[in-house]
Amino acid sequence: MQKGRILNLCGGVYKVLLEDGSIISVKARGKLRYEKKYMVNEKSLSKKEVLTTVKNTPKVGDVGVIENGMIDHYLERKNEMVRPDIANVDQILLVFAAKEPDFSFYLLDLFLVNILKQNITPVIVISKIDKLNDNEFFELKSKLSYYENMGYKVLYVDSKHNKGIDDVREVLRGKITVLSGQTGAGKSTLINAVVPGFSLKTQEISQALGRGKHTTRETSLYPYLGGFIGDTPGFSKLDVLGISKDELASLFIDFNGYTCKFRDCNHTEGIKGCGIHLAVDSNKILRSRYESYNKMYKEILKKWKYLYQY
Ligand SMILES: Nc1nc2c(ncn2[C@@H]2O[C@H](COP(=O)(O)OP(=O)(O)O)[C@@H](O)[C@H]2O)c(=O)[nH]1
Ligand SMILES: [Mg+2]
Ligand SMILES: [Zn+2]
Repeated sequence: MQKGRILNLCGGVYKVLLEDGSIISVKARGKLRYEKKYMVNEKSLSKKEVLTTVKNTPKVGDVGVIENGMIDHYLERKNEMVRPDIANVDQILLVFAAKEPDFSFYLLDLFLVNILKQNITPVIVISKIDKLNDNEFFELKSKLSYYENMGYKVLYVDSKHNKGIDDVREVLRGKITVLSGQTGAGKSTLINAVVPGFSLKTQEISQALGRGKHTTRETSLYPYLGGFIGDTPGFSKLDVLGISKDELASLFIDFNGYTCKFRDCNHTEGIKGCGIHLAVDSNKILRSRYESYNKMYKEILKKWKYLYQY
């Protein structure tokens, strides 16, 4: 029996990095698994539970157990990213430009919520710091120190002049990492500064015939400093659809330190005496975090109203 990390899947053939450092190409035994899924009837919008069979196939990021020259099964997953389709991602390098495009705290919060929802640790990387003057840099840093206090790593880089790149290398050590962030944020430039020659594939999304049709591209993990880097960036566009209004507050982890005396409070603006609102007013919770929360809450309500017409 051998064990190894799946680096790539192409036409049913897996490339697996074994513990002795060698890479082998193998297929997986086809096993079927039963799963309960919800189907939504598009006309009546009613939901029903159905039992479906899904192929229980290993994917990139899995630790495959090889028996008789085939992957027999894989070890339990810590998490599963959908785009890119990778299991066991330890962290997402969330790349945000300090400028060009302008820094948006709302977008940062939106990315964070989506990453936490997937049970992955974010590392915030601020790129293009060479585009800020001293005052602007100081201001951004002091605001982002709030996020460091929340427990997130925040790194500052200028990929053009190789500043802060070693810190990024250290963060990658021993971890499975995927990059994420808006188009133009500086992901490709950053990863090329870290690993010269690394090519980051773009995910092509075509809005053919009004339907979200996307051509998913093959994803690979590259071994680096005892860890792995995904060669396809994660979500660059996102929204709040996968998140319910009731779980939103739990994804704002800085809110968790404060109690609200109201039962079933949604902590949105205009609720007098709400514990979260009070923490904002006494400058314990960053106001822009609260604004992000309110904006996302409204977005979620809007989306669900549209979907279910209530
Ligand atoms: N001045 C400066 N420009 C950068 C930096 N990082 C990226 N850029 C530029 O920003 C633009 C977008 O970068 P790119 O890496 O393609 O972004 P991606 O879409 O996230 O992969 C390119 O013109 C880069 O040359 C940086 O640290 N400093
Ligand atoms: Mg790019
Ligand atoms: Zn409240």
